[in-house]
Amino acid sequence: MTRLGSASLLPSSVRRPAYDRAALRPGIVHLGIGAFHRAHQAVYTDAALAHRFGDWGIVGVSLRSTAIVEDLRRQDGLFGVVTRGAAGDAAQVVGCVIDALAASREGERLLALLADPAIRIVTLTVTEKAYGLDPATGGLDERHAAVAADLAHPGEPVGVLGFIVEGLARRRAAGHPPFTALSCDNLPDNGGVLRRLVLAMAARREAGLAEWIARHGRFPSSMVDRIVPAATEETRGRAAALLGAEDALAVETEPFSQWVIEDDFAAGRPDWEAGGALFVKSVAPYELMKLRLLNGAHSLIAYHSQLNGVELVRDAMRDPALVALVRRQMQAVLPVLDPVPGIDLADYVERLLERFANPAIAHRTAQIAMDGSQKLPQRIFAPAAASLRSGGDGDAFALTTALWLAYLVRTERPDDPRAEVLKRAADVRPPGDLTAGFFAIDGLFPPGLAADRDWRDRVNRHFACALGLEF
Ligand code: CS2
Repeated sequence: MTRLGSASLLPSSVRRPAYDRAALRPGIVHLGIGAFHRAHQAVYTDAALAHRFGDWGIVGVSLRSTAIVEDLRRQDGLFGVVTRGAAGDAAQVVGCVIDALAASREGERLLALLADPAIRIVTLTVTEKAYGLDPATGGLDERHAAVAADLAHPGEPVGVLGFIVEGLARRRAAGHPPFTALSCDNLPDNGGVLRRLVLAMAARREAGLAEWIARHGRFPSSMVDRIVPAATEETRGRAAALLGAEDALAVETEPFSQWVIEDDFAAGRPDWEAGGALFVKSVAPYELMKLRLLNGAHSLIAYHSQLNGVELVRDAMRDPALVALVRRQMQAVLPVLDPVPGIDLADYVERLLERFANPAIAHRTAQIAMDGSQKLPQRIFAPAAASLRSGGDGDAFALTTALWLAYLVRTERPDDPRAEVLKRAADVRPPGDLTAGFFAIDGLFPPGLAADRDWRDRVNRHFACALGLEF
């Protein structure tokens, strides 16, 4: 079987780019060209280009992997997206990625692109831990390896913030306007966070640069949603059968997809609404709904499953006791959400339970369990604190927190940027306050929550129960 590429003759059942790829010029740099981007923003961009053609080709940047860039080049930027749901499998080949580069070995090329006024948007899916956000202060974490490196050597960046700041500095020096930086990561107020961190890093270089970015830069927030499991051999096998070509970059995903974006762009944007994107004035209520209901439930399912040896989310959802716990947590979230325009939250909850149970999606609980220190603050701790403030007991959130901590005790090497400090804390278990070690970690828990004795006792009780310890 040959590799997918421009010359592939695709079966008629496969949707393909409905525009002239050869005429497509770059307008977007995407940082973090992983599975999620390929199944989400790239699909919306393909729809936008088919609807109204323009110079919105994507240059995909991989920050760590070089293999993905080589595969993209070998496949002329093409890759398959297989949607798996009740209606069966549907395949599409996406064409909007027209070039790719690996930041780790083509940094100068990336900077030249970021400085090029043809690039009007820089989108990001780099995961929570890449931002260099200090959870305790909400500002720049100068101990973050990439942040520290980029502060020391701003002209040769290695991290996301460093590339953005240096790219903007070069634009300013050349008299070009800035690009719009559009975060698509699962952080509340992701645009605001990115703006704050970019400004903080720029200010360390030169006050004038920070002022220029503050005045002319745009950092819209966006909420993204689509369940995209990490691709496996099975994924690639299924894609090959559907496409009639080998595709090292194929991804599979659920039919559901959502993108809510603040409409604040410095120099235009693709017609992403053609792919179903919703443009709004404020993304905040959508973001909180998604982070607390979907992602919060995901974390509960992931740690419960990891402790009980359940590999896939869909199998976890066959356990009625766990489903009841998921419902209980979602019920505790509802009172601390603002109304979300156009969305019936009770219905949203039911749809989530269906999505998690999708029998065609093999979403590994280990994938969701990683990086808990970066995920739980917005998914669990923030709604816990809000719930306690409004008179709730916070028990559902105490349970998920305890399951995470128990998972950290049980797992020899958790996949988490703070793994070392977490593992050290896991060994500190004073009788009567078994999780005290974790609560002593700088900036991990919001101070209000850490000071709530009743809530912490709940965490301790669930923790002891999960590990079969005396409380
Ligand atoms: C998941 C998310 O891995 C995780 O932590 O909760 O990746 C989730 O699948 C997406 O946010 C869904 O939109």
